Amino acid sequence: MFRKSLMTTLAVSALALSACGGGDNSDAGGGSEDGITMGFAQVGAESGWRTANTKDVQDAAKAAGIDLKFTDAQQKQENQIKAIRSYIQQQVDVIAFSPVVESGWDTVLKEAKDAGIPVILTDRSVDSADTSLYATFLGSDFVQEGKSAGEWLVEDSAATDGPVNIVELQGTTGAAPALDRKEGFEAAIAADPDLKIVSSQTGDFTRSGGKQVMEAFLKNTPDIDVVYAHNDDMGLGAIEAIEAAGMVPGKDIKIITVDAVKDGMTALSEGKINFIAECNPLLGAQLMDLAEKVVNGEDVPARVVTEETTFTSEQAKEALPTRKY
Ligand code: GYE
Repeated sequence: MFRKSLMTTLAVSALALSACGGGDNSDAGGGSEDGITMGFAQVGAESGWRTANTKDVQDAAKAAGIDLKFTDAQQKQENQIKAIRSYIQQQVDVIAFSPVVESGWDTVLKEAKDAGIPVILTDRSVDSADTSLYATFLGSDFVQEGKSAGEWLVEDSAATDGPVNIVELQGTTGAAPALDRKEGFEAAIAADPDLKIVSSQTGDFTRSGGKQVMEAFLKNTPDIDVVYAHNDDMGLGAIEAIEAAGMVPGKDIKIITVDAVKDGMTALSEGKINFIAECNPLLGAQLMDLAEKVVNGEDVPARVVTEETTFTSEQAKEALPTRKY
């Protein structure tokens, strides 16, 4: 009886979700009858990083025997909120999500808390003052990634005299990695007054966005020396724009990015990108481990930071053959 009514609720919410354009709501899990059910509201499929992250979460759920309900929010906060509400209705054991932007989550997080469903923030965080609204936050230190990018530029420009004009391709407006990568980079380049961000605009973490904004920069901004892109995909889009304008990426204009996914690492090994600060998308195993602990009422750390490194062109050549994504 209970099962039947639950199935009806499931079907209705899946319908409601797709009718509202909330993306696919697929069940990729292999969990057992009494195993853990996780609702996962993903940002979208905007980048190579995201694709690798989604695959890793789905694989890790299968390996852990966790039944995964997966939603792609197509980079829209309203879709993520709908998905979370649907998971609350379905009475999943745990909700995990990667918030598309930092603000505006208190209401829906309170709803999950009132329903007794723990929430794990994955990859990106929220700015809620009440940290009891979520169990833990698993993800990278985005400020550090921005700092590493900026520190490389300070060192690389040490021998050059005169101004270094930087254009910045920002990630999604209001997203934690966009805000933090900007902050970290600006803090690092403050060490050299010759380094100046002369134009800065969002490319929404996509290749087409990066290309479009770079085309506009090339028209409107004189003497660009460096592109700082908040992810590989936007940097790859900028490469296309620079080449179309008859210039050589990596030489005429230097390029620094964040992520280190395969396409980015390939461009780095070819000298089209000059430096990448790594951001690790393989969060699946840690996420499933945290989910099991949280559901079993065990203590978990409030913050779990992913380990990452940086790559020069030479290091990318070495790392590429064994790179998993
Ligand atoms: O760097 C970017 C993606 O949130 C860390 O989102 C993630 C970022 C990643 O679109 O490529």
